[in-house]
Order: sequence, then C-alpha cells, then structure tokens
Amino acid sequence: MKVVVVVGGVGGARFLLGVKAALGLPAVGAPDGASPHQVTAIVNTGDDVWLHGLRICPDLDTCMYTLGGGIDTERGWGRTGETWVVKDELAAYGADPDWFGLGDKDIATHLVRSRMLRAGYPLSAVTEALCDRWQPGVRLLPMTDDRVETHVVVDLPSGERQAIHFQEWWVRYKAALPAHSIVPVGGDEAAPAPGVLDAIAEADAVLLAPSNPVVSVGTVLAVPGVRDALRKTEGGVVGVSPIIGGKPVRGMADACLSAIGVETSAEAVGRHYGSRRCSDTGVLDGWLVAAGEQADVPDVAVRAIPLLMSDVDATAAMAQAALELAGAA
Ligand code: GDP
Ligand code: FO1
Ligand code: CA
Repeated sequence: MKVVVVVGGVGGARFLLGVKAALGLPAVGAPDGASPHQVTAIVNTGDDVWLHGLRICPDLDTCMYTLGGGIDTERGWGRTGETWVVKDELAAYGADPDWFGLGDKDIATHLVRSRMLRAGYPLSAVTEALCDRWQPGVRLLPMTDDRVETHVVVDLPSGERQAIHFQEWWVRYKAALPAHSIVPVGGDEAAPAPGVLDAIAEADAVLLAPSNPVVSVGTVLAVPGVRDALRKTEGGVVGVSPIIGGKPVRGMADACLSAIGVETSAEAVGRHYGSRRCSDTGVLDGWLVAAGEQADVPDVAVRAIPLLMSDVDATAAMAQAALELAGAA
C-alpha cells in the first residue's frame, strides 16, 4: 500500500510513528526486509530559516530524528543527549539571534545541509543524503525545493507593525503577540519538490497528520499544485484533528487559527479543510475527531476515536482508523 502523509514537526513526526506501526513497519528505523508498504511524508518547510549562516529545517529534522531514533522526546525537537557549547560561545560574542537554541549535535546536521545547499544541491537531495544516516523508514520529501518562509505580521512591543519570521514569533515571542496575518512568503512561486505530486497521485490513501492546520498543513497546501493533486487523487483523503476539547494538544495552534479567522475546534478545522466533493477548494473525504466530540463537516465522513498519541500503540490505532476511513485498510 502507498500512503502519503502531510506533516509538520512534532505532531506530524509522532503520527508517522503510528502510521509505520499500523503498516507493520518498525516504528523507528527502516524495515529489515522488503515491505509491500511505502510511506511518503510531505513535510512543511515554511518554518525554515537561515541563522548564523546555517539553514535550519525544523520540521524535516524533527521527522528525521524522531523516525531515526535521535530525537529528544521531552522537547520534541532537536537531538537527544544534546550539549550547548556552541550556543554559549555565540552568546559570549553577543551574536544575534540569542533566542534560538542550536545544539552542538544538531549543528552538525545544519553544517552538512548548508554546505550541500551552497554547493547547489536542492533541499530534496540534501534531505535524502541526511536520511542515509537516519534511515527513517519513510520517504521524507520537503514540500518544495524553493525558499518559502512563513512570516507573521504583528505589532512589536515598540508599537511598530512589522512582518517577522515565523520562528521569531513562535520562539522569541511564544506566539503571544497577536498575529494580524500569517503569510508563506515565496509560496506563490514555489514548485512542489520532485516526487510530491506523483506520490499524491499514486497514493492509496493520503492522511493529513494532526499537525498545525495553518503553519504546517496549511503551508504545504499553499504550494501551487498540491491542493489540486489532493482533490484529484483516487486515494481517499483523511485528516486527523490536532484540536481536542477546543484546544491544541500542544503548542499554540490556537494563535495561528485566530489569525486566519478559524475557531479553535475540531469542527471548524474540518470545515476549514473542507470536502473534496461539495466545495471548490476542499481536500477531505474523512475527518477524525476525538472520542466524545461531534463535528458537522458537510459532505465529509466524520468519526470520533481516541486521538491522544500517548504511545505508539495508541497512535497506530489512530493511523489504522484513518486508513480505514480512507478506504485503504
Ligand atoms: P510542530 O511543527 O512541531 O508545531 O508540529 P506539527 O505542526 O506537526 O503538530 C503540532 C500539532 O500537533 C499541535 O497543534 C498539537 O495540537 C498536535 N498534537 C500534538 N500531540 C497530539 C496528540 O497527541 N493528538 C492530537 N490529536 N494532536 C496532537
Ligand atoms: N523551539 C523553541 O521553542 N526554542 C528553540 O530554541 C528552538 C530551537 C530549535 C532548533 C532546531 C530545531 O529543529 C527546532 C527548534 N525549535 C525550537 C523548535 C521549532 O522552532 C518550532 O517548534 C517549530 O518550527 C514549530 O514547528
Ligand atoms: Ca512546524
């Protein structure tokens, strides 16, 4: 079976562990022998940023480290057993920005990536090379090889209205500055990375992970051609709600949803994604909401099941339900 999963960082990576387990693949790492199943993750790159001369790709790295067994599971991002010597040295120089923590082990990834990018390799090829080490057991495709960076229009503490990089809003200001708008800069001109549209077209099922609907899944959908491919594929398209009980399970997705005028509820996010059948822009056939919740999403099959990714078994059950709703299991 061919399964495509649209993902961001922590929520997407954890969901991928469950998709692999549901398909009988080892949750972490690559299968020993051949498997009839192929999982392709289309990963948001709108969070990416150049810092200290290094290209940082948080969502790609979170997926790669999580699926390769190298993630710091407490933080959800960065490497396990990390040290911070370089960060402290940069701070001693007063090097800006001082609000973004690059760990020593993580920096090795950014050094390899930045060097390859400067040598002219596209991000998709760089990601493949990095995955040779981590063996994530799924094909990790950046949504695009082009530079797309999410910016957030805010009123700074100085009173000045300015568009700042998503990372500055998220990490420095903890999404506490109300966002007037959120824009994937470069999104309009971006092309899907090699393999993205083919993977969607050939999929038996496409799953939208319980990732941030605005700055993760929304950014992937903003790449020209992706939404159309999702609307046309013969495989079923099923989304999983990241919102339980009117709140994001983790992080500040509510601040992102407010910025685009969508209520923080499973129903509102399902309606925002919309039906493939009854709207001109919708992408869903099915929508999974948390057990005990209801959602009326016109022309979308809604199912309620436990949606907490508390361990791999619970996450595999979610993935299994999503595959069934997509008609692929
Ligand atoms: P990020 O890029 O690191 O912010 O991660 P993603 O965009 O992939 O996912 C973030 C979303 O994951 C948040 O909005 C959370 O609500 C959601 N999330 C995290 N853990 C869970 C969980 O156990 N269940 C569900 N349903 N959603 C979760
Ligand atoms: N998140 C933080 O809250 N603080 C950090 O200092 C930080 C550093 C960082 C370094 C590498 C990386 O891959 C991710 C990192 N993150 C950090 C997470 C990341 O900024 C965001 O959570 C995501 O981009 C939102 O998905
Ligand atoms: Ca992200």
